[in-house]
Amino acid sequence: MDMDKKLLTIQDISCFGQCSLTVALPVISACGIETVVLPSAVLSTHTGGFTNYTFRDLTDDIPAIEKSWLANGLSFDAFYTGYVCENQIPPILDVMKHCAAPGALRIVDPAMADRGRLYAGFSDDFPRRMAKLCAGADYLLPNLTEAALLTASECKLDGYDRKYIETLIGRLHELGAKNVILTGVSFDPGFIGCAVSDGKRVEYDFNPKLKQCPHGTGDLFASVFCGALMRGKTASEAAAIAADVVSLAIRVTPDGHWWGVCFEKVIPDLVEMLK
Ligand code: PXL
Repeated sequence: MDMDKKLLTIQDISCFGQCSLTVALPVISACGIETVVLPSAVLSTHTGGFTNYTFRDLTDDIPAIEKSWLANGLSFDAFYTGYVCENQIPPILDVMKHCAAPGALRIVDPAMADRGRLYAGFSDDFPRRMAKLCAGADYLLPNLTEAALLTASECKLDGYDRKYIETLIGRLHELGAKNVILTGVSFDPGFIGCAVSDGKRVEYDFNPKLKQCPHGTGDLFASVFCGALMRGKTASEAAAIAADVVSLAIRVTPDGHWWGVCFEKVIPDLVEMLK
């Protein structure tokens, strides 16, 4: 992948909250990749800890946006999906099918759950729908909760072993995902990281676990992963860079800044890592 490639990211705009598009657009752009956006919804804030948020579902706009892009001969070299709405999987699959440049990559972050629970507003049926998007993923980036929900597996948040992790990964490959990057893996209370699998081999990458746990780290991880992958890094290299950027960003996020990670401060570090 070179610098002339275009990536389309499909996820919500949470106006306040340092997540989804307000992270993906600056981060992937900083990686030197032309980033096209398709907002899945517009919310006043994200749903993780705020009350009284507005929510405008943009599902009905997707077919018209696709039509306009096709009329202009636009196509994309990669797709990166994040938080999407309940009824959006079929129109998103249509966009990916019709607006793909030859060999286009599909990177799917099934952003729908964390810490054992679906995000507010999603029905229990959503993981089954999301699984259809995950089935066509070249790179699937779930956290442990999402991996368990997608594969109807028991969700263990601690006290698990490599066998549990690698069984989950095997089930995600069975679903259809080519490469799996499972985040939030921890075998030792002092360290947290990810498992990267191409279906043949699982590699692990760990960083020291930090005590703060702000919102939006999954979106930052996925965005850096996409940018680094598009810049020609391997999946393992991209995941390691993403984990390092998340770790640095958490360190510079003040205590009490719970709604997001201060990724803005570490963009220069990211750019340096890609040199
Ligand atoms: O960070 C994931 C995310 C994205 N978008 C919205 C969310 C969340 C998590 O809660 O609510 C709207």
